[in-house]
Amino acid sequence: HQYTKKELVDLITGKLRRNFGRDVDEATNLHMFKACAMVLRDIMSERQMVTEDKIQRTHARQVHYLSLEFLMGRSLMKNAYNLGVVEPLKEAIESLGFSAADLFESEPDAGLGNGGLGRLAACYLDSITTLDIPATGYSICYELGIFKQKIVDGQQVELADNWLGLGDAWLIPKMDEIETVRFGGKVEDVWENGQHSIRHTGYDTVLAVPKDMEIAGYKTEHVNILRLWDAKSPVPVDMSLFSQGAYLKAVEQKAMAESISKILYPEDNHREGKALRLKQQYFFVSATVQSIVRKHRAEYGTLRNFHKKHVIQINDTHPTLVIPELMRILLDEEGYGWDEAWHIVTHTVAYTNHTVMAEALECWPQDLVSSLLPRIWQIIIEIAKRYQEELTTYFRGDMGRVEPMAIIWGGNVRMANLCICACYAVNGVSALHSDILKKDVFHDAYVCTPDKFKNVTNGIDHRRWLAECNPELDLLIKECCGGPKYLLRPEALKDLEKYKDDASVLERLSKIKRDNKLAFASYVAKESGIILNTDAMFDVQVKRLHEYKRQLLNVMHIIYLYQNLKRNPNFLTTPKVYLFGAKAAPGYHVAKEIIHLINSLAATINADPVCKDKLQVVFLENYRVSLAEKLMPASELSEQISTAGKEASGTGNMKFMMNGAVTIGTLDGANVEMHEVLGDENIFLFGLKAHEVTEIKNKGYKPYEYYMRNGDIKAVIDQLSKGFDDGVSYDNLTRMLLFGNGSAPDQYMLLADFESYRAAQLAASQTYLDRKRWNQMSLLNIARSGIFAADRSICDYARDIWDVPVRKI
Ligand code: DL6
Repeated sequence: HQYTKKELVDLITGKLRRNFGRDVDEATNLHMFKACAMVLRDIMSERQMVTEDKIQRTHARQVHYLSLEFLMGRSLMKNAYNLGVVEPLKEAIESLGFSAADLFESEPDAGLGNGGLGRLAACYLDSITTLDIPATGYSICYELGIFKQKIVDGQQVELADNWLGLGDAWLIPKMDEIETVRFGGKVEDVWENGQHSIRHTGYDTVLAVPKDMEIAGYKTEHVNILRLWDAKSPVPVDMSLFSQGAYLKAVEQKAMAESISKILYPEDNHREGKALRLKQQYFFVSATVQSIVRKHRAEYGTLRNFHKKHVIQINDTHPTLVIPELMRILLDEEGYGWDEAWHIVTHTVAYTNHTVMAEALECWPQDLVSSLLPRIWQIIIEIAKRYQEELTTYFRGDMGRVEPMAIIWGGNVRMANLCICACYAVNGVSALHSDILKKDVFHDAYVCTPDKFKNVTNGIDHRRWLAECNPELDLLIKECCGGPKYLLRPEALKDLEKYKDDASVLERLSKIKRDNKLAFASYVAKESGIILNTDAMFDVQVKRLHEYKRQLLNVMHIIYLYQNLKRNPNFLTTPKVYLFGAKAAPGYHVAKEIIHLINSLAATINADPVCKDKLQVVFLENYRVSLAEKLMPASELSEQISTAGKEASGTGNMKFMMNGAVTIGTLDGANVEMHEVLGDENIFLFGLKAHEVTEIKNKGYKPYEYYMRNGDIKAVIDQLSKGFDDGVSYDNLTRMLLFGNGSAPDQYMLLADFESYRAAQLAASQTYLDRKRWNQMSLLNIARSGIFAADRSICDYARDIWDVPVRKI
């Protein structure tokens, strides 16, 4: 059914009256937004029921995507787009006397994630649904998403992100599908009439209430669900305590239970060993497994075929506890023996690894696990014991090889090892990363079970990240690449390549970029009062702030430019605007210092007349999905400059590429595959390769020698210690660059890459002066970005890991 403007007007006014008791003329923007959301939600709900019926009828295999993060961003435009009602919806809104643009803009981002890992999950839901795969996403309904960032006196300040006020318009509570999750208590073996069972007593119960978000696919009636679990206490207040006058204690249990879904942990690529985080993990995993099992049992009456009908994909190790939880249900509740239960579990769960950095690999103190989850702990012990026996036999007692693979060691539970042991597939997220897993991080596991190890290179939702956010480029592509077919067949972007020497197409492309820069600049002016120089190249680094991502290398180079500009006002032939956007984890001091540094430097440069119209530095506050959607179309140079071997894939790199920005980057993560399709001519590569980083590290990296030998480096470092106009010194950062953390030299090797980064920056600036060449590079980047569409990634998962069919397109 194609909804018309008239139908939508009727539906919206109906919602306003029935849900808010308002006529249109009494409705605020807020009412109007909610009414629109509810109308689309209703359409999706109807279709979701049909989808569910079909899955039941056909007994199709289902995918369950478990992730502690889904960085959804805004949904109104997305849903309208996928449902094919953008135009009639806009018209309906306008005809009711509201500005459609303002309404779309008023939606808060659903920030239920930190960065790449969470945004990837969101992009994948879109593609999975578009490809008609029966699937459900599961996570936590955090009351507070990723914090809002304010910059005060150059420094990050965090504000709570209470998104549910408006965002809950998308959620449907399913009170009849509540699950209960148990924490703590004591477990005992009980033998009765020769029957063994487990008795769990003295535990606390938390209710898991599903809040379902409908996910519409593009040009399909298929609708999936993202199930967000909300933690509730089973008791409103403990009335017995209350009546004794112990008021605080009476509400304590409720507050404790509900704290589980209070807030998203704001650490990206870093583990947080807090008890509450482990509670979050078990809470969402247990509710999810119980819910899948309950439906399966109702349908098939047995769990014997469970693994044939379900695949559980876990997004990093955060949902690892599905493994012992599914074992627990099969053993304790369904009465299976160990071997049969293990067979089912190990044919159901698949694991995606997203990082090789030691500080992000999860391990939990066994004391915490055993006290919080006593039965789960017993099961983990048994899994660990059997695995260790197997490994000891395999490696003939060589404990040097067994120990690193052990699941429990030194008082800790190592989640990645548990995943590798129990999952039938383990994949990395780019070719290089998957290779590093096999050769290095999990080498011995790879030797034992080579067939488990796969690669699925990440991808992005190209409908959101190109078509929706860059409508003029979308139009050009439709003209050049055979109409809208690229929306379902991203490889069709390739057809753009035919126009690489077509002056009028190149001119169009250049105008689109220029218009997008102007639009972005006017947004920035409105939000912050800063006037961007739109005649300059927009050189952009936006991503979480992390030492390995090397925002500091970018800063060092800007300092170098500034110093030279001061000596020679004609030094810069290509004017540049350096744009940064990044949130730092609130407890990550070095990251926060780097944000402060960017702002100190920006203040100095932007106030210095010598930089006028030549060099500008801007830190964009509160970088988030909806800001990225405005920025990607306006970007020209994409900074992807991590230390080789550290960035598992990157996905921002793909968003820039698809919008025609050219990359300056290292051969890291998916940059390697970008380089493969682009060739040396269409990307600015620099820096050490991953194996060279390892070699230098093994030989002993000596940053001080770079400092002594290279005058540019010395000048930059000295300036860093001195600081800028605001008088703040960044001595701490210079010490890290030169001497590391005290025990090891700087593992990110900024000084080793500085010189080649400088040269690559120069090459980019010079190329930019040749407009035709630059536009051609930009066009080729777009044309060859099709393989980085999430649709391709999901087809890979469906074929290589999930064994499920996808829609024929
Ligand atoms: O796979 C998505 C994304 C990659 O693109 C990034 O390169 C990688 O850093 C990120 N990994 C994490 C790891 N988090 N944990 N735990 O966020 O995944």
